[in-house]
Amino acid sequence: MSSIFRRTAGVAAAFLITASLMPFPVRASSHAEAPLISMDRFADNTDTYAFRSVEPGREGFVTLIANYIPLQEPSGGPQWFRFDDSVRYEIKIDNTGDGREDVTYQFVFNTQIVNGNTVLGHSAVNQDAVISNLTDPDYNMPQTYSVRRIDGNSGTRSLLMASGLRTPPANIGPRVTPMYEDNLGQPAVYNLPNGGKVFAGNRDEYFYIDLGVFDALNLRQVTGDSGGIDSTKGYNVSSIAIEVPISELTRNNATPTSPTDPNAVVGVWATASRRSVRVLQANEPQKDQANWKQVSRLGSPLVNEVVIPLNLKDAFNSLSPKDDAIAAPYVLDPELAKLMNLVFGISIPPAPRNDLVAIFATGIPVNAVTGPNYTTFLSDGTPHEYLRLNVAIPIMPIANINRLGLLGGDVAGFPNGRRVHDDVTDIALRAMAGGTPFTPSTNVFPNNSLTDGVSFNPEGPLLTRFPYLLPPNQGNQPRSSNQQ
Ligand SMILES: [Ca+2]
Ligand SMILES: [Ca+2]
Ligand SMILES: [Ca+2]
Repeated sequence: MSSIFRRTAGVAAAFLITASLMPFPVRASSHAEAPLISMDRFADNTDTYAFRSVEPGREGFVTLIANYIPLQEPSGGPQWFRFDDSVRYEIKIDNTGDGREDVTYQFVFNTQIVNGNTVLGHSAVNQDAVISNLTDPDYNMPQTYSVRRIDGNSGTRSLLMASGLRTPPANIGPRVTPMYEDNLGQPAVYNLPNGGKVFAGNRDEYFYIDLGVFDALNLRQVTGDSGGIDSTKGYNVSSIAIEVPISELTRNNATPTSPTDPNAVVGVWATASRRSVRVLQANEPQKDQANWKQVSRLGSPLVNEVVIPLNLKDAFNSLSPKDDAIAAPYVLDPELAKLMNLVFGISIPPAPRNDLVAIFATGIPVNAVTGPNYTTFLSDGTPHEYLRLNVAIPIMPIANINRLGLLGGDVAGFPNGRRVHDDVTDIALRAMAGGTPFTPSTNVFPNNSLTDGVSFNPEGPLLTRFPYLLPPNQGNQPRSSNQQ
C-alpha cells in the first residue's frame, strides 16, 4: 500500500501522541512522501468521461463516468473486485474557470457480510448458490453505496441524493450469475430524485489501446485503423456512472441553448481520496483516521502518463486543477514530441506548444475548425487540466459518432468532454505530433494519421442506454482463454 499509510505495531493512542509531537510526521515514514498510486490499485482512476446523454429522450442530461481499479482479470476470485470501503470516490465540476470544484458528486461504499461461516466469500451457498437478483441471499458480500452532492457555491452544503444502493456482484459465471445483465446489471441502475440515474459496479473495460505505445512508441501500425493489439481486451474495470440534469452543473443553474453562452462550458475531473492515517493493531479491525487526502485524479486521458515527468507524477495526482501551473512547462515543451521526432523522424512543432495548452489546459477557442462553438473557458488565465464539456453543443446520434471527435469533424466529441466512443489514443498521438489544424505546418502525413492500430473495442459496441458500458466479462471464461 502507498506511503500515505503509516503503520504501527504499537498501541494506537501512543502512536498518535508521538506523531503529533513530530514537526513533519509524514517524513518520518520510511516511504516517499508522495502517494504511489500504482501500488494502490483500488484508488486508481483509469478513465473519466463526460458527455451529453446519447440515449433517446435524455437530451437534457449529462452522463459522467469515473472508472477505477485497472486491468481486472474477470476470473480474479473468489473475492473478486469491488470498490474500496475506505476510499472516497468523487466526480468534480468547475463551472467558474478557477480550477476549484463548484459541484462534487461523492460516492462512499460499504460492504456487508451475509454469512461469515462460508468458504467462498463474494458468493455463498446460503440458499441455492445462484445469485438471481440483487437481494438474493447467495450474494454473500453485497456492497452498497451512498451518493452525495456537495455544492461548493454554498460553502459545504451537502445533499444526500441516495443511500443503500446495491452494487451488482461480479460476473462470476453462468452457474452463479446467470443472465447477468438482465438479473443484476440493469437492476443496479437507480433513478435519482433529480430525474437522473446512477450505477456503480464492474463493467467491461471499453478503453482500447495498444500499450506497445509505451515501449518507446513501438507501434505495430503507425498509420491505418488496424494492425494493433488491444491490450485491455477481456479485462474489467470498476465504473461509477451518474446522469444529472444539465442545469445541475452550470454556473447559473440554467440549461444553455447556445454554445456561445458563457455558462455553457463545465470542467470535469474525478478523484480518489484516503484518510491520511491507517492504524493496524493486533486483534482489532483496521482503522482509517484523520484528514482525507487526494491520492488519484484524472481529467483528460493520458496526460499524467505521457506529459507529466516522473518526479511530478505523484504530486500531480494529489493536486487540484487550481494548482496546475506547476505542470505547464511540460505541456509547453513535451518530451513525447521529442521522442516522436526521434523514433518516427518527423518534424514536430517547436516549443512553446500553445496548441497543446489549449487542448489540455485552457480550452479550444472558436475558430474556422470548430465553427461557432467550442470549449474556451471563462479562464482565470492559468492552466487547469480537466475535461471541458460544452453542454450546448448538439448531441451526435450514436450511429454518426466519429471516433476521432473534433479531428474527425464531430464537434460533439473529445476534446469537447469525452465520450466512451472516442479514440483518445489516436487523437492524443496526432495532437502531440502537431497533426491538427491548430498547427498547419505539421498537419501533414504521417503526423495527422498516427494511430496505435486499434480503433474499436473488441468486446462490442456500447449499450445504447445508461450506463452505456458493456456488462463485465465473466469469470468462468478467463481472459487468457479469450485471446485472438
Ligand atoms: Ca470553480
Ligand atoms: Ca474491452
Ligand atoms: Ca486507436
